[in-house]
Amino acid sequence: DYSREELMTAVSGQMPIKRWEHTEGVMAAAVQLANKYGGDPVKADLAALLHDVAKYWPIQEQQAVVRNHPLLDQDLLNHDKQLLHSEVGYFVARSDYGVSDIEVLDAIRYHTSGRIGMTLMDKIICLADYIEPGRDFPGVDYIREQANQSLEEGLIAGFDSTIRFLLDKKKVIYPLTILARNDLVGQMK
Ligand code: DGI
Ligand code: FE
Ligand code: FE
Ligand code: FE
Repeated sequence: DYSREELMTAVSGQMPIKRWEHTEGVMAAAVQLANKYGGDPVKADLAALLHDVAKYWPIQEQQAVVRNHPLLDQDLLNHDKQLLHSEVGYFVARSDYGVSDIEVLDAIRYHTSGRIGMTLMDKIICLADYIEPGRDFPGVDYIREQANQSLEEGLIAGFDSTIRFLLDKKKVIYPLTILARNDLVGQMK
């Protein structure tokens, strides 16, 4: 088993310093959100630590992991390459780092796309990823404000900003992101 210190060393060695600083920011934000909204801060810390572990792996390696494991979502191979790292991160957390907690594993797996029926831990990690202190993109302060109201309002603001960004760039929108966003809107009433 890996200690938290050993995991931090292993993960930080797989990414540039900027991305590691982002990871530390997501860990802090995720623990805060867990404490505010009744999640488990220890699980939030672990999921945040591992969420982007595969982000800087060569794309060919990320594709190979998905291709070689039929239980992973093969449909991701047909979409934006940015969507692969969360699925690969899920696999790596389980196989290489021995994580077995399904809440932690699913939060890593769905931190980019979201999904229908996001769990409390899914919401915490996905939202922490948007609002960690080092993030600076147009609209991030609005997402932070909404995150103070509820996890759902924060995430809707986050997904809306991603969808808007993809529309402006004339990019394909991964359908699960739309479904995740609509599902959260449905939870508002
Ligand atoms: O890994 P991070 O940069 O911390 O953040 P992330 O895992 O949320 O990845 C977001 C990237 O994924 C961002 O550059 C936009 C890109 N992306 C491409 N298509 C989609 C998408 N993100 C979502 N949520 N949905 C898409 O359809
Ligand atoms: Fe990510
Ligand atoms: Fe995200
Ligand atoms: Fe991230």
